[in-house]
Amino acid sequence: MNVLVIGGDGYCGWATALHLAQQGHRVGIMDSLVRRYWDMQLQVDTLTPITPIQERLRRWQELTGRTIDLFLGDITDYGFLITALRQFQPEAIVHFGEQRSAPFSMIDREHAVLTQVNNVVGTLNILYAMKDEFPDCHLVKLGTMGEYGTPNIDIEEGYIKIEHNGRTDTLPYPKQPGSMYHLSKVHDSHNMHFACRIWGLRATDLNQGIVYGVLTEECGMDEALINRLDYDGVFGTALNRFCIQAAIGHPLTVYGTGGQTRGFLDIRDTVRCIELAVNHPAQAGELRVFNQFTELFSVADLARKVQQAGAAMGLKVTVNHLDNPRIEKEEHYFNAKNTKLLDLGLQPHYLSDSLLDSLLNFAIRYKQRVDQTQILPKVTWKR
Ligand code: NAD
Ligand code: USQ
Repeated sequence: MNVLVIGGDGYCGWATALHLAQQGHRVGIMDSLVRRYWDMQLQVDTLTPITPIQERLRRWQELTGRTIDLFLGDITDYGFLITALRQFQPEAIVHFGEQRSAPFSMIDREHAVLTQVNNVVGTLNILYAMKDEFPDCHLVKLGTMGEYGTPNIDIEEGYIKIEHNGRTDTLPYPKQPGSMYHLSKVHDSHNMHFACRIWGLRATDLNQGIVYGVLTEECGMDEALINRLDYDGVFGTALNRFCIQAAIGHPLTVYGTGGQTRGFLDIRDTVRCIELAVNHPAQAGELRVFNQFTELFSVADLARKVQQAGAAMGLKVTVNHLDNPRIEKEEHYFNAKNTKLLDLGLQPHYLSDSLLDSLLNFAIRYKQRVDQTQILPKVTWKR
């Protein structure tokens, strides 16, 4: 299949592009490289020394004999997007190309606007391009588990059956996102639902949990294919950050009590989930929603696990409960369904001691690249 991976220079996108190419799909990467620019603006850098995208693709071709097409540009620029789509003729579009950090979106008004314009307009442009010229193409769009928030009832996969005054209907699950970033994903979901209902497009919204790990089979083939691994207070995410903090002897930064519970998955499962979604397209007119995570953990659980794994390797790991810079529930009910990807054949890599060992060793290998001043959170949700 011709599969275009938008955001293919990023953490999930790079690993996925290589995986899909290795499975025999014809893959194109579209990316504006804006994430590398945001890193420079924030003066942060990934733990791992990622090479420029052209160098990544050159090395991939040398190693595998497979070529990946590259389209450098911004999907909020419709002229660029439609020209590239005409050239590539995608049968599936995997869309990772958004601003994905909650703290980044909460820095100030400018960053909130940037996030929502970038994300909502980019997705809207894709939907219009599909409506006008690629109506059979399948959009596989990365959403987030955070669209649902933390309701006091079970979280279904996208839709909930409601009985009201004696009548029943199946409706989109209520959304209560916790940041301007998470809100942008809710807006995207509504726009996709509209495009499927009104124009008959086909799309899959993957409400992904928090991704951890760095090694996939393909990214591990060569140093030049290494993936990014963010640890800073803006783009770093919970478990990845904790492993890097443990490696450099920094106390683990648990926000508040650490009772916040989220869905998590290994990056090796991210690439496989996308493959499953691509290989089993949604029906015309359908917005299909999958909850893409494999396990639920509280932040405090994860800190404990990293502490134990670190101790087994001779690291002394302490845990700090910081004042929570975010406004979120720290103790809450959280029970989300995640059976649809399992039904399609996903075989999860559950969080294990060996994964924690490998991530900790990875962090130790590159620890001289860590800037300690970027670890504590600097962005707050408070007024
Ligand atoms: P990332 O920042 O590493 O990668 C995103 C890529 O998209 C970057 O290379 C960036 O340059 C590109 N991009 C952004 N805006 C663009 C635009 N307008 N035009 C073209 N390219 C653009 O992020 P990631 O961690 O790989 O996340 C990918 C997607 O998965 C995001 O949509 C994110 O919301 C979602 N997601 C990520 C996680 C996670 O834990 N990392 C969890 C759930 C969902
Ligand atoms: N947290 C800590 N300590 C830290 C970092 C985070 O306690 O050092 C807490 C946060 O307060 C929050 C939870 O851990 O309660 C998750 O925070 P995070 O930064 O790991 O993840 P989040 O902001 O939710 O965003 C990440 C990705 C985003 C994706 C989302 C999936 O950056 O792109 O959409 O995970 S989910 O959380 O399921 O919505």
